[in-house]
Amino acid sequence: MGASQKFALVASVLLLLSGVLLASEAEKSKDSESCNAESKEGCGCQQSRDKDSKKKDAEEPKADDTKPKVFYYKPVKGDTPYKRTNQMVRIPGGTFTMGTDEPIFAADGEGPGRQTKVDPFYLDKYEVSNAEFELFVNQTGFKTEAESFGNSFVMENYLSEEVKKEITQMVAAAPWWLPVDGADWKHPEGKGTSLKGRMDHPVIHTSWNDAVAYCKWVGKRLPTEAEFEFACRGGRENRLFPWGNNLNPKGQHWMNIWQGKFPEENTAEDGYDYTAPVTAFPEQNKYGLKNIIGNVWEWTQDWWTTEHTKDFKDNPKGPLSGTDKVKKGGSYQCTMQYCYRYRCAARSQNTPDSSAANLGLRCAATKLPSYLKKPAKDEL
Ligand SMILES: *[C@@H]1O[C@H](CO)[C@@H](O)[C@H](O)[C@H]1NC(C)=O
Ligand SMILES: [Ca+2]
Ligand SMILES: [Ca+2]
Repeated sequence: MGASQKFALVASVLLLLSGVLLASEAEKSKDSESCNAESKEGCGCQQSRDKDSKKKDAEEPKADDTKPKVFYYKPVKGDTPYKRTNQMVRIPGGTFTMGTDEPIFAADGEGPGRQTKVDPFYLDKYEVSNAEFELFVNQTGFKTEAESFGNSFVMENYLSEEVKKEITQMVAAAPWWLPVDGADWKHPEGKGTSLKGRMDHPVIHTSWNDAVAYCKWVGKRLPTEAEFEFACRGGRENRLFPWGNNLNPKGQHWMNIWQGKFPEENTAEDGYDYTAPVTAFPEQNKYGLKNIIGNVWEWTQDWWTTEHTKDFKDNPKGPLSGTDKVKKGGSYQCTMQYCYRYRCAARSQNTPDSSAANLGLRCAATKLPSYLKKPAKDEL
């Protein structure tokens, strides 16, 4: 192709891209008008990455080549390089009030409160750690979507000057989020970064599709939104947090969020200015769950909708189809002033192929996988 044709192509791609960004900005301002709040903790990756810019081109391997054959988890006996954090807790099930009649972000579909029944199930006690995910990749050769696309979203504050210099594209609606070339689960802040010292931190940059593959591999599945919220609430009705309404129970921090003025200053009073180990902080409710709110957002099975009725729901699984998946729990980037979404009723969404530095997962199961029936002594 000639130089002028090339130029025309590049120009039209840029035009298209700015259209998408503008559209998403319009979307955001609509959002903040209707809920009278700061725009949500988007990572600017709301639109499907298929429409995304550069990397996705003809030279890229076809999706089918990169899809893993899902082999099943081989429990590792004896000494393992890292502690296993894959235990599950039993969630007894029952009927609870899902959502709330006092939404903070009405536009997110936090309301209305509706009576919802959930059958007993099992849920990972911890977010999936880098060590767990590495074992998955070691055993299956799995390649995440961020690795296929060649980039993922990271908040500007966590990037080196060197990496920042290379970035030209910015997300209009959330300028502190940058698409970083080479950012993936193994290189959380892009080229030259590693997991050193954070094998027990939650895996990040995993898309919904990656999360589904991981959970399948360990003989589990993602929780439904109703299951996640039931588990989050820990048997307590209409509370903000898993333990009650007090942000800092007993004057302590029970979760990893953001303290200080977002995004300029993170005082990290909770001990962490970025992700925390999946084992950090007290158990957040009587089910023994850790970091079910805070630390990283977690994918659920359900497609996203904001339309809910007050009708009784029996083990709801969300809409049959959609464009976005529901994520729950908020992250280390949430503050009361910005993204007050570390509440059990709060919710947000991303396309199933999105990934970012504040988004991870934990798995659920209807039946306990057999390898977990006898908890090993050396497990955390
Ligand atoms: C994965 O494989 C690498 C290379 O063999 C090894 O160093 C690492 O410890 C393995 N990770 C896990 C979690 O077993
Ligand atoms: Ca923190
Ligand atoms: Ca979490």
